[in-house]
Amino acid sequence: MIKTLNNIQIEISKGDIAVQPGLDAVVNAANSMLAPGGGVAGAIHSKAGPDLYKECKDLAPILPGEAVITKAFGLPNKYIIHCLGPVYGKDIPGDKFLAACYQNSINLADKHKLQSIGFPAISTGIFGYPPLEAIDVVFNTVLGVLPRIQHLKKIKFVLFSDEDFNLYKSKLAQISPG
Ligand code: AR6
Repeated sequence: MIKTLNNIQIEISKGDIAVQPGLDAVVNAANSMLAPGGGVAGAIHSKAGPDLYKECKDLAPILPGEAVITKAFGLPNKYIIHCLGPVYGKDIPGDKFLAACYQNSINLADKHKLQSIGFPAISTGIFGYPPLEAIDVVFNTVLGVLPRIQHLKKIKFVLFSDEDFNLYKSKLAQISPG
């Protein structure tokens, strides 16, 4: 499902964020040390290969809401943007940290003049953020930054579960191009 808002394509898809050819950057739902872990970080590091962690070590640690950029190594993209989402109930206020993740990742991509970026559902796995709460933060944040974007032409959400995929689709369906 694709909708164009402020001349930027918003796409909702189901799949693996580590296998997204055609995107300049994908976002990693990282840990503070930017180390290989489970979930998204596990998939990205195992596909990218060990050179990714070598580059990551110099950039770690990062704080909740912060985003840093590396090369993509074995991934079919130019860059990986690593972002630390909030742990639900611990990094408070969670909505501010989660919004910062999406905002900082988009700003970083735009600063590097990238045309496309892919996001997983940051913090909604091991970090425990309820998907329904997260999705409101994600859409409010992303729609809010669209008017300030200079280079990005596409923002793709790559969801892992049918449930998340359907939630995102119905959320995007409710939004009118204005
Ligand atoms: N592609 C897309 N989405 C995925 C994938 C994948 N390959 N794998 C899982 N998801 P999580 P977090 C979904 O736990 O909550 C790591 O160990 C998943 O179903 O990856 O931010 C790090 O090292 C969920 O909806 O990220 C950190 O310690 C969403 O992506 C910690 O987990 C996020 O799940 C970060 O936790």
